[in-house]
Amino acid sequence: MDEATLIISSKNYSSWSLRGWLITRMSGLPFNEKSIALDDASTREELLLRSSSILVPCLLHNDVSIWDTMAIAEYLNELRPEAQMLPSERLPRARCRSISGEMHSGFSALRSSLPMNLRSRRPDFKVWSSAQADIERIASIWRECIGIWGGPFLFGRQYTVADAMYAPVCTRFTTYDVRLDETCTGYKDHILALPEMIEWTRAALDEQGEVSELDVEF
Ligand SMILES: N[C@@H](CCC(=O)N[C@@H](CS)C(=O)NCC(=O)O)C(=O)O
Repeated sequence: MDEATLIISSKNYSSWSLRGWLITRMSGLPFNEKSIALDDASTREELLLRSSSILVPCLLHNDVSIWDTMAIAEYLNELRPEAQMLPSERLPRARCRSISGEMHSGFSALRSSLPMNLRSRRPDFKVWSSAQADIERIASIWRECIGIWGGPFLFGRQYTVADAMYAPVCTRFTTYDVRLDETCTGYKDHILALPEMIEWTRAALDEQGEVSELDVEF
């Protein structure tokens, strides 16, 4: 019998936890969640400020431990090909991996100056120019994908790993009141209305504990 556990941290603050959780849900593999250090704000602060150890998400499946979101996505895609987590055609599949990789390794200005914080609302937030460049690049990726594959997801009617990779950005755009064109607003709203996103957001709103560094005004 399969045993799977996904280790995550805060549902309010941890964008990588959200990506890993959406991807594991997408795969259809039944799993338990294990949240670390949710009841200890100072531990959370310390862990969030460390750069390269004890990172979440981490998937434990039978005797295997898989960390890093893209490794989890590739593992689950191999394990459960029927879930079609990547597009079935080679060209969109390559694009899906490219834009997922771009999110995985890039957009550092956006990540650092607009951290995920589902409980917060910052109307008229002043976006710095480097973060604005990241926002424009993301909007252009979304417009291009939706232009080619027709929406409502990035690769048409199929919900893929790329949508999970960009889902935390959708929440940031709402938190920081980022203005978007109609196409990008429609995509963002579609993602935020997914049952999984509603479930995650409800849990984030109920979560106790604040990380003061992430609650200050930037
Ligand atoms: N490249 C990693 C990044 C993972 C990462 O940075 N995770 C952050 C959470 S957002 C982390 O574990 N920070 C420590 C913590 O939250 O306890 C991945 O793709 O999974």
